Amino acid sequence: MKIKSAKFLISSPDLKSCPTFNLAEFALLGRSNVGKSTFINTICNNSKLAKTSNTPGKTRLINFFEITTDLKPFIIADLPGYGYAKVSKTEQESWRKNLEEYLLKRNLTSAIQFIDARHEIQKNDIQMHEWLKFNNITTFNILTKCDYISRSEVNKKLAQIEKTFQNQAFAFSSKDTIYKDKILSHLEQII
Ligand SMILES: Nc1nc2c(ncn2[C@@H]2O[C@H](COP(=O)(O)OP(=O)(O)O)[C@@H](O)[C@H]2O)c(=O)[nH]1
Ligand SMILES: [Mg+2]
Repeated sequence: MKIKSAKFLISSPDLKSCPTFNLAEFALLGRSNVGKSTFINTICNNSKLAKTSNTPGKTRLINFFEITTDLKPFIIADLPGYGYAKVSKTEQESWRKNLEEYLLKRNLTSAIQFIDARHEIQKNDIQMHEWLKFNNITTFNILTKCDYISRSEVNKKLAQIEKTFQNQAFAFSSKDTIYKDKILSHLEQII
């Protein structure tokens, strides 16, 4: 599958403000700064599409993008990152509720949980994963920033994620386009 074009559609604060698109929809999940927005920009070949940042925890909205391909179009929903400690407990709690409602009721094609290759799998990654499994939400994993580690470390990490999460896992790096095709073929299989 080849991506032809991509455009930003809308930002929604919660489930009730999310429009219905009647297209396959993928939700990007992961800790703040893991590289979710960069992933969108890289696969769409447009560095200005999704806002990326070195300051974590900025986006508290669900940002929807429509991706047109040589096959079917689909939607990517860029979700606010979890594990951002610098906001109040009340704010974290209110966002957690919004996020859970969206994930439970949105009829997603799949969630995609992102893991940073530079760090060990974190406690909140495991918690998120367990919550997704418990609620029967289809998920696969993407290991980001693979340019920071060696090829053999990439394979080790992928095997570790597949074992811990019992999910398919794909390597990714914004600096290395070799990883893109496998992920796009996987998306193609499930849309
Ligand atoms: N070297 C490298 N840096 C990356 C990669 N992906 C993201 N980044 C950087 O990590 C930071 C956070 O990325 P962003 O996409 O905003 O993360 P988000 O919070 O998950 O959306 C930015 O400074 C990106 O440039 C990658 O694959 N390789
Ligand atoms: Mg982002």
